[in-house]
Amino acid sequence: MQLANLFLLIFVIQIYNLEADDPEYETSSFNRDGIVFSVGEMNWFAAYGFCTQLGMKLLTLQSSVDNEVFKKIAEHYKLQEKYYWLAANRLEDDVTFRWGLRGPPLSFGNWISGQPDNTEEVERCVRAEENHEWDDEDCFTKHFVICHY
Ligand SMILES: [Ca+2]
Repeated sequence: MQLANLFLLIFVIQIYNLEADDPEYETSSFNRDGIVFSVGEMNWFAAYGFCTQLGMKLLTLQSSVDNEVFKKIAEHYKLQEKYYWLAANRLEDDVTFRWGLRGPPLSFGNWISGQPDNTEEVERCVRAEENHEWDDEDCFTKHFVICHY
């Protein structure tokens, strides 16, 4: 493991532990059809750790087909009114959006018109909003979490 990877991992674990010690932190979840949904909202780092700890992936939509599957899941479970974290982020080099940490660059995008806009230059993570479209967002904002295999 490269040193930079190790530091990134330690950073994520630290953030996750910070959240886990917070009595306000909601770790409850429910499992349907092999997909785990968080009951509460958490920041991107906690969301990433939450799914990794389950041996799963934070919501990753690598193609328009994946996106269509997610739309059906969202409609089936009536998730439309909530915001969900995607695994997509540009934490590595502040430029290229990737899936997860050190993952592949995005080869597909479902951005809201005008996004990503990196408002106040703090938007390094990506969430799915209404209509399942994407917006870059501050990683410390709290949103709901979907984990899958
Ligand atoms: Ca944005």
